[in-house]
This record gives sequence, structure tokens and C-alpha cells, in this order.
Amino acid sequence: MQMTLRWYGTGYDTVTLKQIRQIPGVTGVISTLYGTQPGETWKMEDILALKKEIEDAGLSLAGIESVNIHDAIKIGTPDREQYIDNYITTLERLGQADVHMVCYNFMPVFDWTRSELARKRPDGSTVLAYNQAAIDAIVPEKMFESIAGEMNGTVMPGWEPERMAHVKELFEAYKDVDDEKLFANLKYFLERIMPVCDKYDINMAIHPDDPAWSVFGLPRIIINKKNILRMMQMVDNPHNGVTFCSGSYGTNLENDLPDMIRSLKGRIHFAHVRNLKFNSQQDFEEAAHLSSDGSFDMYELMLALYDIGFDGPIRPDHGRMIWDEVAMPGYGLYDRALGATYLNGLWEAIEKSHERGIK
Ligand SMILES: [Mn+2]
Repeated sequence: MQMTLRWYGTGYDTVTLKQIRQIPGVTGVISTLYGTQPGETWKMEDILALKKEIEDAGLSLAGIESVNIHDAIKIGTPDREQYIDNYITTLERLGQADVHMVCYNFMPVFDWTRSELARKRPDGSTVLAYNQAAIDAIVPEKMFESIAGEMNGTVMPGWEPERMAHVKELFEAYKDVDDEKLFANLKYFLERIMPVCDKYDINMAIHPDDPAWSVFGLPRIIINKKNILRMMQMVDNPHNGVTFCSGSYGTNLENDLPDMIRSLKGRIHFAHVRNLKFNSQQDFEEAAHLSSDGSFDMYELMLALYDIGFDGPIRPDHGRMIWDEVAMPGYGLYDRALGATYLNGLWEAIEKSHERGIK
């Protein structure tokens, strides 16, 4: 595995590449052209400039998170052809620039949902949190306003004001899209892009829906083992793979995370590792990465990744806001650096135990 950190790019991220390079064991970043809109074709010069900036800082561009999917592709309207063509061109250019992992998601309207971006924990740190009753009390059109004040002046991925201004129309456009239609539209998209992925050896890594159930009545399909295996089988190509995000699949306590990892052997191209603390089934908050701070056994997750021979990029996921840092919620430097170091420690211990025949 390669330990990485997500980085939004100069002008968007409060964290610098120099700071990232100083985290022991972090050798790459996962980035994106943050200023582009879903459906836009990425310019070669922009891709190369991003790559050069990262490499000049002594790091590698380990993959893209994300190349976002235009709503027309998810809804399946006739203009999807043009947007898929644009996506293919972007993939082609990424391949030519020697980038081989692309994370994306197939969630309607909202990329991810939290009811709070700065819930205070007993130690004074703040974290993103989800409370179903709070979500149920919000009309979707007001969702953006309800959290905009907690973004610390940043624009959060999937919550771009340009898209959020049209939430009502988006809901209308998705009204005939149910789970089956969404599966069919995903299959159509994947079949169209697989040839370019084969040509340039690009691993597509779908990010699970977060939380892993329907919110505001919208369909959600990348939520559990049954559905993700269905998705792997419906386009049975190793380049059709997943981002294993423990904090997203883990929102549903019925998901057995180590078992899911083992069942996806060979198809996990990217890993997000994060811990959650459940106060009830309907209320959880993002904890520190350490097992004892949350509800997941992080050793078991890392062991499962080791056992399947995972060799892709991995990153600590959302961190707590600590030590008075002001940054994009979930994406500060300090707690993610602690997370990377902890996950590297677990990995080293697992690796050495195996080498010495201790299980
Ligand atoms: Mn994730």
C-alpha cells in the first residue's frame, strides 16, 4: 500500500504539500482539479501542472479524487452521451499523464450528508456528525444553508454552491430514478468507459454512498456487500473496482467491514480508513482513527487489507479538528497526520508479524 493524504490544491486547501511531505510515511497525495465542474473535460496542461507541482514537492500524484459524474449520466438523459465522451477524454488524458486511479461516486444530488460539521467532543475537538432526526427535520433545499455556516470559509466537495443553487430542479430531474434505474445507468457508463480504462490501465474506484442508506427519498445503491458484488459482476472487469471507505460502509452497523474487504479481493483500488463512534444506530460522529476512540476495530480492517494483498493508495479519512486548527471540516492537517502515522504503525506491525510467522 501507499500512504497518501487528500489534497485539494493550492488556493483551495489550507494544508501545504510541504506539510504533507513532513508526515512520516506519506509519499503521495490524492488530488483533483478542484475548480472544474462535473461534465467538464479536463485540460491536459492543467493535469500536467497539478502533477508537476506535486512532484516538485517530493510527492507523487497517487490518484484522482474525484472526477465527478455529471447528473445527466446518473439520470440517464439523452445528453449523457456527450458527458460520457467528455469523461472518456479526461480519462485518456489522465492515462497519458501516467495517472492510474480515479475515484468517483454515483450518488444522486448530494455527495454525502452530515447534520453537523463541528460537533464538540468532551476533549474539545470538533467532528462531523450525523443524526437521523436532525436530517429528517430539514427540507432538502435548505440542507446547504443549514451547514454552509460551518464550512470555515471553504467549499466542501459535492456541496459546490453552483450545484446547490439548483437543488429543487435536481430533485425533480431524479424523480423517476429508482435503484434499478440507477444500477442500469451505472452499468451503461461503466461499459462505455472500460475500453479507455483497459487501454491506459486506469483503475476506477467507486466511492460508497455516505451514509449507506437512502436520504431524502433519493436512491442509494453502493451501500452493502450484496450491491457492490452485483456492481462488480455486472461489468466484470478488474478496472471496475471500488474505494473501500470504512467510514461510509460503516455507517450501517450491519455491514461487516473486514468480511467486505476480503470479498472484494483484487477489486479494491483505493482505501479510505476512518473510525466512527456510534451513540445510537441513528446517531454517529467521526472519531479519531484509534480503535478505542470509536466503534471499529482498526487492526481488523488493516489486517483484512493486508490479507488480500492490497497494494493501492490508502489515506486516513476525515480527521477531527484539533489544536485550534482552522480548515475544511474533516480535512485539517493535524488529526489526519496522526491517523496516517497510526495506520502506518498498524501496517508495520501486521507485516512484521507475518514475516515472523506470528499471526
Ligand atoms: Mn471516504
